[in-house]
Amino acid sequence: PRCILIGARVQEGAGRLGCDMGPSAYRAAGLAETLSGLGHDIVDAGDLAPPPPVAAPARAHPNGALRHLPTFAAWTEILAAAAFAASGEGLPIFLGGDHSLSAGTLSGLGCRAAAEGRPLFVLWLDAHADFHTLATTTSGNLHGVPLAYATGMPGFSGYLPAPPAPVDPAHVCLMGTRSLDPAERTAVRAAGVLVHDMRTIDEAGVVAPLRAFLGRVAAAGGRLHVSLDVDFLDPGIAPGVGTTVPGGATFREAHLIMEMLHDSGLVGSLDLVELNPFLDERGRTAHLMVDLAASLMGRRVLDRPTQSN
Ligand code: DIR
Ligand code: MN
Ligand code: MN
Ligand code: MN
Repeated sequence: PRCILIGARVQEGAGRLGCDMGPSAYRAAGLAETLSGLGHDIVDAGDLAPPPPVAAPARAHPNGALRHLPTFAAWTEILAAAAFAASGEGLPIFLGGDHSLSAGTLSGLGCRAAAEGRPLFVLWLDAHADFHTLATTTSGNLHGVPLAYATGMPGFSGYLPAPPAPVDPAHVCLMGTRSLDPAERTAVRAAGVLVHDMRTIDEAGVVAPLRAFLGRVAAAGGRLHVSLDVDFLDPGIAPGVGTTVPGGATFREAHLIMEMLHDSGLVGSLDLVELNPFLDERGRTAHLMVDLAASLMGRRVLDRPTQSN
């Protein structure tokens, strides 16, 4: 399929600056050339125009910890429109930018899936659940809320437009989770989100849980969105992120997941988020993310035989 690269220089959702340089780093690491080398038709749509700076919130939120709420709301609208449009023309790859951008991509992709009459499924590869509401986040960093927003959890209305076609929480699969705040722990369970935390991966590996989820997506005729947070990966191989958590996915686990996703033929869109080039070691993390995207788009690192099923 045609791949559409869309840069989103969003950094207000993270606790530290630098994610705005992510799209440039992916380009410098050769993302477009790597994917075209696999035989794909690649269109680099450039970077989305950022919202104009907002001086003061239109409406104060009782949670005083929240940072950059109006900017987050503005980016969410911009990204939802871009995701809806691009997903009708090909396979969009959103180059972050911090993870708050996924509030917008998932909102737009939910509309696309609804227009196609298909359910949207989401694979969330992240150390974190990003399942805070505006009321429960204590850091106030809005990269901690996109999944709750996109699944229609309460507490966003009046501050953000409601997602027109929210993602069913039962269609969301978290993998690699190893840092949950208390409020998120309760909320993911109550919402019925499937959580394959790092202990599950240690015990069962990545293959069985992922194959089961992909089987559900296929059986439902679903559209699959993959949201890949750099901190899903072990800090030893991916230092270029502001929220490293020890015990992350290995190089081999991450590539295997990407290869299985390719083999499934189900992936319709991808977010590459949280890369902070300021914290990276000479492009090492950017290159790893490009290699993972390449595996997802059909490169075979170890040429494993294709499994039927
Ligand atoms: C934490 C960290 N749960 C928060 N979240 C991160 O600030 O809400 N998500 N880093 O990727
Ligand atoms: Mn995240
Ligand atoms: Mn994370
Ligand atoms: Mn979080």
